Amino acid sequence: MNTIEKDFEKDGVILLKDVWKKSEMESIRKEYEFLDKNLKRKEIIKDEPIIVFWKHVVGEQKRICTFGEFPTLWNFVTNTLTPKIREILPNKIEKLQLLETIIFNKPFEKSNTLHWHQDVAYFPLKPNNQIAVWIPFDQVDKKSGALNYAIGSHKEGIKGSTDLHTRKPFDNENRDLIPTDPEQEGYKVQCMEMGPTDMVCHNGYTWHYSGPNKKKGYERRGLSVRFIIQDAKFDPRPGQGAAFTKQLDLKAGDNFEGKPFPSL
Ligand SMILES: O=C(O)CCC(=O)C(=O)O
Repeated sequence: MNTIEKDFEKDGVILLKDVWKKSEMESIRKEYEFLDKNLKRKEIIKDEPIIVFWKHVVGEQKRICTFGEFPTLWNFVTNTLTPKIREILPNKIEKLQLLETIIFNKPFEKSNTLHWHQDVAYFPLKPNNQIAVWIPFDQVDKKSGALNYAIGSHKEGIKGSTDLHTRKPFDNENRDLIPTDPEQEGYKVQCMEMGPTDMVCHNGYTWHYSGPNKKKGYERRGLSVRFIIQDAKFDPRPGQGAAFTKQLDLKAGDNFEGKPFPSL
């Protein structure tokens, strides 16, 4: 195991600095800004991978884009991101199957907190082994809504899923919840201040949250790409309302596969 993999095993999250050229994320950001102005689609597309445009504003509906409409992002995911993940986590990755891609946008002041959560609590998979990467389009700090992680929290296993804006548990949720303040439970919480040439990579079990954007004149955008790293079966339960679950045409116990979820 290399040092990065050891740290990833121990902490459940790693921040890597200067992993690609500034121009790569710049062209993605420009294409995003163009699409964001014009994108109206709300309905899910079933037979190809999608990108969810998600504004952190209560009441705002998610919008759906395809990679055909966003070619610079497809190029980045397939030619830059996946080789980079294979390079840094060679022993952790059995495969890189695309699960979902989201661009989170926190407009100044209107945006709110995305509460403590772990990704796997929302995912209908068995085994539930995923990693996610997160990359900001601009420099991001605590004031503008950077991501915060409870270091080592992935070792706690599966937790309950809650509404990310209100923290209300979903109906029929009977699993223990993530504590309101992991720092009080003894966890070190690390704020990932970073820029568009950096990436954070987390284990799907690691607890994280992002605060509101309080930086005037700044729109905080972040690209999140999640991958399944081991063969998995479909294992549905209540509270798993991620957009990709509407792309599924599977029965409980089926292999988790299909056109929206290609192996890269
Ligand atoms: O962009 C954000 O603020 C939230 C990102 C997040 O929670 C995730 O990628 O799982």
